[in-house]
Amino acid sequence: MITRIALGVIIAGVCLSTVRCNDSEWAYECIKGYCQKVRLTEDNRDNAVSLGACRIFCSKYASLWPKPTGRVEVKRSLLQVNYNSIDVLTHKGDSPIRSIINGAAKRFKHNIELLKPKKSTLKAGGRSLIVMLEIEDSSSVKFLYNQDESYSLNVTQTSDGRINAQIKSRNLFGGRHAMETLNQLIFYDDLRDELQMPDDVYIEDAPIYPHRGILLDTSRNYVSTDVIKQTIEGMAASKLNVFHWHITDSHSFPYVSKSMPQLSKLGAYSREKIYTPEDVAEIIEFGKERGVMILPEFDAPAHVGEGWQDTGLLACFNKKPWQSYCVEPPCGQLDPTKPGVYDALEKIYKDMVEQFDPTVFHMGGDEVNENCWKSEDNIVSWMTERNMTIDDPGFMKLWDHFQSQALDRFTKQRGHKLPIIMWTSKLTSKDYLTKYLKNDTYIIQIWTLGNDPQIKELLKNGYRTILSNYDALYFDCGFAGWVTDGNNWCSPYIGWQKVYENSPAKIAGNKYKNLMMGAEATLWTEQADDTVIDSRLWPRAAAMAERLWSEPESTWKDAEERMEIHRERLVRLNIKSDAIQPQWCQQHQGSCPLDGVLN
Ligand code: NF1
Repeated sequence: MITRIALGVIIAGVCLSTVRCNDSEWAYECIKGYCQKVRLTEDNRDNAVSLGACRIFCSKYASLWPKPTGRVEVKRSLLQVNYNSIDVLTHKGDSPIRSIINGAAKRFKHNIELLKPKKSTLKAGGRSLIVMLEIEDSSSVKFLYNQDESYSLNVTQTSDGRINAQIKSRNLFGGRHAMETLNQLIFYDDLRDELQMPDDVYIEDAPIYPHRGILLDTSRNYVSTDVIKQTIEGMAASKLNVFHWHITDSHSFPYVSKSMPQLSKLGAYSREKIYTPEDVAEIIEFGKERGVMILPEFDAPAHVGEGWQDTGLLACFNKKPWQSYCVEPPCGQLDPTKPGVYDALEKIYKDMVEQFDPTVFHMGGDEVNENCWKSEDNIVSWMTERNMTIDDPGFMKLWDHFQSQALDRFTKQRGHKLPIIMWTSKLTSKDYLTKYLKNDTYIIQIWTLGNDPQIKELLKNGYRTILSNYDALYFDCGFAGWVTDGNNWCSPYIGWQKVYENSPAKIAGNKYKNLMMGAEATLWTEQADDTVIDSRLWPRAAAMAERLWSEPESTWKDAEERMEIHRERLVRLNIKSDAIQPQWCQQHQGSCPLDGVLN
């Protein structure tokens, strides 16, 4: 039996044959583009629309998150999907991307499994779904800046009654995004107890910004590989593509370096709280199947401490009072005057290059404390011997001595030049920027305020930038202090709406939009670990994801009901996302925000 449903008109009376539909008290109606819960009566029972169906036809952009930037045509016609008959095919037989496509396909099917309610077996039957991937370049799985992540998705019904989802993309990344979009179009219809999807769809889509990331700090508190993978899972569902791994800091050294195993032996919080080469490989593979690049940061010369005690390479480690030598305890910086520093760095770079095979690398470079270096007699005499002054310019020269050699050692291990990311700092300020950092090598990650004049300065000088302005993208802000009472330094808590409206294009201005590579939401983990990371990140990171994918003209109000729907998708993936409103609001869309369309 063909169960073709048009909105408000069910062509075959599917509902009449099922007990559940007759049992239902509620259905949904589309009013001014919002799904509204309505009472089922004998009169409207036969053409009742489920919330899932309503969201596809009634909500903006078929409820997709992030909203596509190109054409979205979803015709008002649904078919039941046979969840036992879903295949993902590609014409590329033994291509290098084969195993990753298999992984992505498995995940695609798993996400459909998750739609089934726990207490239901689902009605049997429905159409086979064939996903046909046409990926032009199947030779590489490497993440590159400015690669074409676009895709098109065309869903049709074949003459023999199957559902055909044809995906076209330039590379694996675009193809994977398309599968994500397709996943979002499949839903559970609780009135008919079946999975359904629209059978006439055409979508063209591509992101605005190439760098769409989350930073997770795994040093201040350890984060298990399971929670890291969950984070990557949520990223994939939201089309985020860079997992920035702030893997070490002064607090602990969980990264097991093959060349310098003593660092984690001494510096990990415990023998368990480490990332072995196997853990790292697993996370990288997990990311590949989800279109997420793992970007390692080795932060130096500051933010170094635990683990390095026996190397003789540290300055001011755990020195007191800590306020004099760093911004939070324990203090510690590498001593740039020690040649051994560069040999040690080279070993760590060698390990990271081997493991991550990076196409871009993060060298940190934040919060260098001049007073720390000044407090070590040997550093001051080394500088004096070389006619370096003991003041700002002198210390910047010392820092340049460090950074230049670090870069040389990295490039030597990588075998060729790579773009290097560094945090904003005194070195990236007007006085030193162009003198010490070349704009064809360095990309600057901004963590200052969104209205900081330094941002324009960077762009004016041709530096590519990544936004992590702390007034919108620091997800650790707004909790209790931990070195004081009251609230922590960057309070208040940043709501998803503020995150949503933090626009790189607006901050950069149109002229420099192209130098904005994108943004990263950061979660520094002084006050977060496995137990709360999901709720700190989600759904706020997803709010940023739409900003970066679509750079919408509209405000959060235009996104509110879809944000809630996407939050529900994340929860289905077992991500313990924060709640943002009563469930009543999604059953009465548009009725909660003040001065919304329905208010
Ligand atoms: O930047 C601050 C800061 C603080 C600014 C203004 C007032 C403050 C009062 C107390 C504590 C702080 C403070 O700790 N910090 C820096 C916190 N470190 C943030 C980052 S972002 N480190 N590296 C980055 C990249």
